[in-house]
Amino acid sequence: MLGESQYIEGQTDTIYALTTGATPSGVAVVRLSGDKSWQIARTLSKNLPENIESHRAYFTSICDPQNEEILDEGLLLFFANGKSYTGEQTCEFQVHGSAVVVRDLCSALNSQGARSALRGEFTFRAFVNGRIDLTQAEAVLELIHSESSKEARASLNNLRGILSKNITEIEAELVRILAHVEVGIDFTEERLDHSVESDFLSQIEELSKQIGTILSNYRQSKLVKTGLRVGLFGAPNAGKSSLFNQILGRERSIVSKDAGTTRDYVEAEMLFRGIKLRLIDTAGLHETSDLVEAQGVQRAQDLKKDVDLKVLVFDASLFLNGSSSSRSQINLDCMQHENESLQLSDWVTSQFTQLASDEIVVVHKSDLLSQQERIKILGIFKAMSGERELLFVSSLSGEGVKSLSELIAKSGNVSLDETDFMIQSRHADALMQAKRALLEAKTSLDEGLGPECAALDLRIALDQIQRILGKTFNDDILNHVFSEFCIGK
Ligand SMILES: Nc1nc2c(ncn2[C@@H]2O[C@H](COP(=O)(O)OP(=O)(O)O)[C@@H](O)[C@H]2O)c(=O)[nH]1
Ligand SMILES: [Mg+2]
Repeated sequence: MLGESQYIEGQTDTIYALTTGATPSGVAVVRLSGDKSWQIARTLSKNLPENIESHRAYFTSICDPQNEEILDEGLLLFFANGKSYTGEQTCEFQVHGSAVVVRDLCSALNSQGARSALRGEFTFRAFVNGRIDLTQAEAVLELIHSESSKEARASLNNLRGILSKNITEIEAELVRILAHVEVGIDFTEERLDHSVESDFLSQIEELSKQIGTILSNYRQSKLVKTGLRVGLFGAPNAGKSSLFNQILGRERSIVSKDAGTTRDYVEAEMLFRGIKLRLIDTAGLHETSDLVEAQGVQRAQDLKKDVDLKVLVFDASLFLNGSSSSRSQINLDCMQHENESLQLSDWVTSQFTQLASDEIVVVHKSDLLSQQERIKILGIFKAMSGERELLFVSSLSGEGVKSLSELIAKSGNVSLDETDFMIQSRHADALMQAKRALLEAKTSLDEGLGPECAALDLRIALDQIQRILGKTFNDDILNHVFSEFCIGK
């Protein structure tokens, strides 16, 4: 665990770290940041001018200052105090991406009084030097680790300060209201004037609404970060595993003509239209005496409550009389001829009529159906489920697989757009606590408990809002934010 003390105590040290990925690589960048970075860098570099300019690259031979041995040739980039990522004087060495060169360069820097940086220490310095606030520091980490375009863009928005701007506006409004309420405490012995009080009430309400709007991004942020969980459910042999593989574009789940092949669920990640999808293939939902399979079925049932979207897969041959090979006539008028295949019709009927908004219906193995049969199925489906969409899909021919992915992405409603930002659980917790405190302040004013009580709650709300920005912080917050960083960022 990293502590505040570790960062703060070593705050005046000049620190270095490899900031690029694993060696060997084309180029490796070693960053050196702190008061002494130029003084140290020049002891290693040959032929540099006396006065170097900020934001310029200089070609140089890099030597071990102890024995003058040349370690490599490369570029030295110089950033003046106040003009770098960390806000401190910074030098960056761009050298050949060799593990040996990097090791020798780092040990030369060490011999000149610099020390190896802690995890996220460059970003921490950017934070304490006021280059970025805490949400922006978090955004750096989020951007580096983003796994989908949506996540990367939204994190970049945080880094560019869009979330900070929203939070800072709330902070400013809170400070303003608090100042007025506190003036009320100082200057009146009596209770606040009624009209002033109702002004405060409406301002607090407005602020609560603003916080609510920011919080509404939380669900979207979670979906973008963890991915949309989509389960494929249906009877054994409906072709769930085949469809799962088709959507993924690889053979991940075992396909077999024998029912009950998929016993446990299989989960795999994929990207579609910049969205992360977590696709889950499940065991067929049916009664079984096989104990292992029964557990799989139970897990599939449990998963139904735990996914963001359910794809209900129906075997097209269900709609054909008898087996899938008998295609003479469709048993679509099942509601009228219930005796012919009573169990099946009841089941299909109940599924189609009780569709929830997070369920997508697929008639699979559509290669088995004629045009006429499709029209009839559509007719029945419409009659039972209204305006819902029905997809004909075949893993064999590939029909409808793309449309299904499109519908999944659309139904998931992962719609962060250009102006949206990511809300992490730390932000959401603080926003919820701030909202609760505002409600308390409102109750205090409503019930005539006086401005002192309201001011107390407004202070709690303000503290929570300032925690988001990092204006107040403690070891826990720093640990939470910076311990997940890698060394070199
Ligand atoms: N005609 C046809 N058969 C399919 C299709 N998809 C799967 N099958 C067959 O249906 C059987 C069951 O497939 P599987 O994916 O294991 O079904 P699951 O039990 O629902 O996972 C296998 O024999 C597959 O070859 C399809 O699109 N068309
Ligand atoms: Mg299967």
